[in-house]
Amino acid sequence: MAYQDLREFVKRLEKEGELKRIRAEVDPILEIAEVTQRVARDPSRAPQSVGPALLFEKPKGSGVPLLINTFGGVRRMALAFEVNDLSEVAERIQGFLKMETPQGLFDKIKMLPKLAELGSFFPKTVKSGLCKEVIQQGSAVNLFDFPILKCWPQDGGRFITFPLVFTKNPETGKRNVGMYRMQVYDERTTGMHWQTQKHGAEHFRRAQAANPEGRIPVAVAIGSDPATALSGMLPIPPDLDEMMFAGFLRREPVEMVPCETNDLEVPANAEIVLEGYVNLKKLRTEGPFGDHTGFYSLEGEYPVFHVECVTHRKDPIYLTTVVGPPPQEDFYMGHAVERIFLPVMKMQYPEIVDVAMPAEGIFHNLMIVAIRKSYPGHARKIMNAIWSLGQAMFTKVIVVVDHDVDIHNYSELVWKALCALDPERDVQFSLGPVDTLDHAARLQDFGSKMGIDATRKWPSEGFARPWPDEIRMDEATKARVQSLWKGLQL
Ligand SMILES: Cc1cc2nc3c(=O)[nH]c(=O)nc-3n(C[C@H](O)[C@H](O)[C@H](O)COP(=O)(O)O)c2cc1C
Ligand SMILES: [Mn+2]
Repeated sequence: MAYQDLREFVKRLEKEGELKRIRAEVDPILEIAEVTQRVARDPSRAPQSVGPALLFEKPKGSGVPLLINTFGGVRRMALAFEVNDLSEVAERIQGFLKMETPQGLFDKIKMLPKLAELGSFFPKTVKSGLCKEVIQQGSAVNLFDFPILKCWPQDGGRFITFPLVFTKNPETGKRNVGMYRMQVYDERTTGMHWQTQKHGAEHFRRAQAANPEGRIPVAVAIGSDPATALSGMLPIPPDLDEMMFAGFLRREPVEMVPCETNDLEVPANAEIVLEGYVNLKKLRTEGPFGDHTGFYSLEGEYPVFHVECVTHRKDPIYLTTVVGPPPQEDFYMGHAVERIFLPVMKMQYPEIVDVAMPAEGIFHNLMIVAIRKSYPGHARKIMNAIWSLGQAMFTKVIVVVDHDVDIHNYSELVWKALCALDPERDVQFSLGPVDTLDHAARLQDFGSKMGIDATRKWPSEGFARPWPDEIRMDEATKARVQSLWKGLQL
C-alpha cells in the first residue's frame, strides 16, 4: 500500500537507518542549512547520497519540526517510489506507452485491465482530510509560525523551498501543480517564483488576458506522501494533471479536499496548506536566492501570493530543502526524473540508447546522449529534438556519442568524445529559450546552446579518411597470458 502521508515515510526512513533526529535547538536562519551542508559533504557517502534525511525537532522560534534532505540519496528515492531501483518505475511507464490502439475485439479485451488500472489512478475528491485539523483565517494567519529557512547569507529573506503550488488554467479549468519557491515578505504575503516558461506562469498570463485587474486563486500544499510531494517538479506536459501522475507513481489515487476559501483542491494528507490568491497586476522584487547553480539567482520581479487561510495538521511537519553548490538533495530528484523519463524519450526517439546528466551540469547545463546512429546528421537531429522536448529545451550543452560509449563512466566519456571531435566541424550553436537561472545568458530566459557531435564520422558525412578501431587485446593472447599468470608472480 502507498504511503498515506509524509510521516509514514519518515517512519520508514527511520527504520531503514536513513534518517537522523536533531533534538538540539537549531536556528532556521542559516544554521539549519549549514548543518545540512556539513552532513551532505560527507565524502564516505558520495555519490550514493548527500547524507541522511534530517528531522530538526526544535527549530528555533517555531513549534513545528522541520524535515530536510528527505530525498537526498539513491536509496531514499527508491524507497519513496517503493521500488528497488528507479528502472522499475521507468518500466511501468514504458508498459503504458507501449499500449497500442487495439486492432480487434480480442486486443480490446486484453487492454481492459491496463485501462482500468490507469483509471484507478485518477485523483479522488473527499469531503475532509487531516490537513484541516487546524484552520486559521485572516489575521490569525502567520507564516512565521513555521520554521521557514533562510538558506544562504545573501538570500533576500526566508524562502519556502518545497511547496506544491496549485492553480487552474482559467480557460480549460485544468489543474497544474508546480514546485516554485516562495519568498516570505511578511506574515501573509510571499513571492511566487514561477519562471516564465512554467505552467503556473502560463495560467497567470491567461488570467491576466481575461482580466488584468483581477486575481488568480492559488493554493500551496507543503508536505505530503513522497510521490505526491515530488510530483510538483516533474517535467510533464501542460494540462496533464500532476495529481494523476502522482496517483500512477504511488499506485493509489491521491485524495483531494476542497479548499476553505477558493475553488481549488489540495491533497487531503498535506501537512500544511496555504490558500489565497495572486494579484494579476502587482509584481514585487524577489531574491536574491542561493540557487542550485551554486550561485545566487539575482533579484527579479515576480507576482505576490496573498495568504488568506492556513490549514494544517495538529502537529505538522514542515518539509523543506536547501539548494546550493552541487550535489545537493535536488540532484537526486533530477536524477530520478532522468531515469523515470528515459523511456518517454526513447519512445519518441528510439535511437536514444541512454542519457546522463552529471550533477555538476545542474540539470540544464549538460546532457550526454548515446545514440544508435543510422544516417548522416543523426547526432544533430537528436540535438534539435532535445531542444524542442519540454524542459529539455533549456539544455545548454548537449554531447552526442555512439551507443557503445558508457556515458555514466565520465572518464570513458571524456576520452572517447574528445577523440571523436574535430571541433570546428562538430560543434553546432543554436538560439532559444534558456533556464531563468542561467546568469551567463545574454538576456534573462534567452540565449545560445551548443551541441557537440562526438559520434564517429561517416563517409556520407563528408569524412573521407579511415576511422581507426579502438585498441583491444585479442582473446587468444589474453587466454595464453591467463594460463601464464600465476607463474609470473605479479
Ligand atoms: C527544489 C526545487 C526548487 C525549484 N524551484 C523552482 C522555482 O522557484 N521556480 C520555477 O519555475 N521552477 C522551480 N523548480 C523547477 C520546477 O519545479 C519544475 O520545472 C516543474 O516541472 C515545474 O512544474 P510545471 O511544469 O507544472 O510548471 C524547482 C525544482 C526543485 C526540485
Ligand atoms: Mn505542469
